[in-house]
Amino acid sequence: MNERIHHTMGQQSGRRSWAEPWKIKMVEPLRMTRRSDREGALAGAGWNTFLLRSDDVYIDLLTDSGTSAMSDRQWAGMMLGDEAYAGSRNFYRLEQAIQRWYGYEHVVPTHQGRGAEHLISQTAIRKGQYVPGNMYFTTTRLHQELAGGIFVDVIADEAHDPADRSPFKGDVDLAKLERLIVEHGATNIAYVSLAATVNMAGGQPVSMANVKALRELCSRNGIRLFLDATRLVENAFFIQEREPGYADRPIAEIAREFCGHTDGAWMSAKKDSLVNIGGWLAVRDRTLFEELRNLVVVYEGLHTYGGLAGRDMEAMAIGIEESMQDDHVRSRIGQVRYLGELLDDWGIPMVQPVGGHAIFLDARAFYPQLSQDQFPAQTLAAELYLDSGIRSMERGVVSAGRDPATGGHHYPRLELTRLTIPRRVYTQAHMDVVAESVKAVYDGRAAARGLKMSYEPRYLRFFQARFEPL
Ligand code: P61
Repeated sequence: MNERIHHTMGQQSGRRSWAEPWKIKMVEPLRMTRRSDREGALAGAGWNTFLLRSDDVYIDLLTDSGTSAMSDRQWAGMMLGDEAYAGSRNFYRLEQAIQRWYGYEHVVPTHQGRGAEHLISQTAIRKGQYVPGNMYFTTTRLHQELAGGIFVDVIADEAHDPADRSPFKGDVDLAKLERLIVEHGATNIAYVSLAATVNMAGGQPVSMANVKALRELCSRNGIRLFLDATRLVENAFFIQEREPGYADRPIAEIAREFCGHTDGAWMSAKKDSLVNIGGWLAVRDRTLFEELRNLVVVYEGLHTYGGLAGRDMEAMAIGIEESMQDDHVRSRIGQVRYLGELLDDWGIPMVQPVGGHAIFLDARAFYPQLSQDQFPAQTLAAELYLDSGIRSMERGVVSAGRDPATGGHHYPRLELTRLTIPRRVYTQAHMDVVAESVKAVYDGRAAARGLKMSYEPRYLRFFQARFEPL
C-alpha cells in the first residue's frame, strides 16, 4: 500500500475509525443559502448570531443545548406523558433515574438549568457571601450575583491559556481557594460552585483527584460543595481516558463516584441528557431540600413537574440512561475530536486539548490586529456565518459582561468563538464542511476590521446585543 494515501480519518490518525452507535431514521431538511442572503440576514441580526433566524442557518453550531436528537425510545416515551398537575408518574421515573445514575436522594425538577441555578442561589447564598467557582458561567454567575453573592474564580491558571495542553484544565486551584477561606473566613463562603466539565474554559474536565481533595478541604472548613452536572458525563469520559485507575471503569460508575464527593448538583438536562428541554436540582440534605421544594412552586411549578410537561420528564429519564452508555459518549466526543484534528492539521488556533462539547477557536490569535474592544470573537462568528451559513457563538468580552461593582467590561483572557456540536445530529461530512469554512475564514483573517456595539441590554448582553461593522 502506498504509505502516503490515508483516506479515512482513522487511518490519518494511525488507528481504526470510530463510528456512531445508531443509525438515522428521520431527517430534517436544511436550507442552503447564498452569500448575498447571508449578508442581509446578518445585518438584520445586528451581527449577532443569537439574533439570526434558524431558517437562515445551514449548520447550527450555536449550542449543544436542547439541540440534540432524541432516540426512538425517547420519542416513544413522549407518548407516555402523564400530564396530571400533581404526582405525575413521569416525575417518579425521573426521580428514580437521578437517584440511580447521579446518586442524590432528593430531587426537584426545573424547566432548565438556570431555573435550578436560581433556586440554589436564592436558598444557599446570603448577601455579601463569596461563591468560589472553577471559572464563571454566564447564567450561573448572574444568579449568584442576583442573590447577593460575590463570584470568585478559583480555577487553575492553565485554564486561561488556550495553548496549555494539561489534561485537567478544569481543576480548582486549591491554594487559591484556601487563600480565599483564610482571607474571608469559612462562614463568608456560601458554597463552592464546581462545574464538570468547564464550559467557558473549552469544555475542560476536572479530575477525580481534584474533586476528592476539594471535598476534603470543604469538609474541613464546613463549606458545602455543589456541582454543575450539566456535562458531567463528558467529564467522566476524560477521567476514564486520562486518570490512572479509571481506564476499565464504566463512565456511569465514574460519574456516580464523582457526584459522591459533592453535596448536591444542578443540571441543565438539555446537554448530556439528550432532551430539548428540562433540568433539575438534587441534594442530600433534607432541610435544604424542603426549602428548595418550597421555592420551586413560586418560580417554576409544583414540585412534581417544575415547569415541565410529564412527557418531557419521561424523555429526560430515558435520556439520562442513554447518556451514560460508554459507546454513546465515545462517539459523541469522537466527533468533536474529528473536527478538532482536521483544524489542528491546518494550524488553526484553538483551545487545546479539545474538550467535550465544542471546538473553541482562539479569536485573539485569528485577529491580532483587533483589540478586545473591537470584539474579535464576535467578528469571527460573523465571518464564519457569512462564509458558509455556519452559526457559532461568541465566548469572549461580550459574554463576560460587566463587573457589577465598577460597571466596566470584564476583559477575559480567553477571547473565543465556540463551534458547539449537538449530540447525534450532524454527520462527518458536515464536520468537513465546517473545517473547510474555518480554514477559509482563517486564510482571510488579515482583512477583518472588527465591530462596535450599538445596543447593549442590561442582563446577559450577548444574547440580544447588536453590532455594526467598523
Ligand atoms: C450553552 F450562550 N449552557 O452552553 P440552561 N451550566 C452550564 C451550561 O452550559 C448552561 C447552564 C448551566 C448553554 C445555553 C446557554 O451564555 C449562555 O438550561 C455549564 O441553558 O438554563 C447552559 O442551563 C444553564 C447559552 C446559556 C449561552 C447561557 O449553550
